[in-house]
Amino acid sequence: MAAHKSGFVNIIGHPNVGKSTLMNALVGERMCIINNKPQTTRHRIIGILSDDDYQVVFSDTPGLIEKPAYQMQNTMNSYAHSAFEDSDVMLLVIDCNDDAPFDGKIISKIKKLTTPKILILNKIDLVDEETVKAVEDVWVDFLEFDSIARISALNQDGTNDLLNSIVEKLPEGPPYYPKDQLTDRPERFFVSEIIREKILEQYHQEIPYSAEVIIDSFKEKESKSGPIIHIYANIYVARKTQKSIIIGKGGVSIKNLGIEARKSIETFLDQRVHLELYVRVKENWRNDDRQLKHFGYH
Ligand SMILES: Nc1nc2c(ncn2[C@@H]2O[C@H](COP(=O)(O)OP(=O)(O)OP(=O)(O)O)[C@@H](O)[C@H]2O)c(=O)[nH]1
Ligand SMILES: [Mg+2]
Repeated sequence: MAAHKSGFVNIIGHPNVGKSTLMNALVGERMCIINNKPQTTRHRIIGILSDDDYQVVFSDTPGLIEKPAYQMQNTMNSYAHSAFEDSDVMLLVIDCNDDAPFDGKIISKIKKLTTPKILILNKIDLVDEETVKAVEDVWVDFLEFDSIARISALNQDGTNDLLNSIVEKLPEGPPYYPKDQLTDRPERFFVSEIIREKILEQYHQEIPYSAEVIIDSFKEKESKSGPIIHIYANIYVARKTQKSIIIGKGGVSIKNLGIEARKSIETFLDQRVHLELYVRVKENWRNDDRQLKHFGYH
């Protein structure tokens, strides 16, 4: 019998290239939130894929930002950079449709990596073969990769081959987590992320970037028609004017947000949910270290 393999496989890349879509495709669960606005992911989130003879601990990370504009972006960047410290296999994701260069600091970090690295050319469904080849040529010209994968994370095209190539590169070792564990974060984290995903979908400009969602309470209660989960969530914004935008005229916007978020949370938890949303103002929280810690940015 082949020896058991296990390791940390970290996903890095610019914002919006499809890192979270790829992580969900590889893990086979809708775990990370996805949106067409950049900087959707704010934390390092692990997704565990186990089989009889291997365990892959994937890490999705926030997109690498060249010039952080506020403290929260600094912290997000530090999560992305932490992926360089513990990877057994590194996945560098590129958007073939919108290829942008990295700054020199990141390139030299990638060069210094001693663990196997895979160049992932994503969104091949949007471009022709020649464009993919041209993007690939640019990257392999100045960085060495152990393998290259052309994929569409969205269509799950090429993701099985990619998984085989990842498992091949894993070191031998026992599993890090119980084989039935999917992540290390509690359900309430994913619930807050689902609410944030709906905020990203329904609001624009600076609103999604100024909002943070914290679950205040999460309790299962009995009702006449069976158990129901009662969730109370606070949406924090950075200014008073943003609070009125989230609420909308006559409360219409927040009502819609609540309906859409509840439906998604019910699907995620596979249980009935009662959701209450409250909007609170924490002036300039994205630059406030104490507040950031309180929101889980360490
Ligand atoms: N056409 C196409 N779109 C894709 C593909 N992969 C991801 N997308 C889209 O690209 C957008 C960004 O996807 P995400 O997975 O959120 O990207 P990300 O790299 O995690 O973004 P950040 O968390 O903001 O850094 C979404 O609209 C996805 O649906 C793909 O293979 N093809
Ligand atoms: Mg993401």
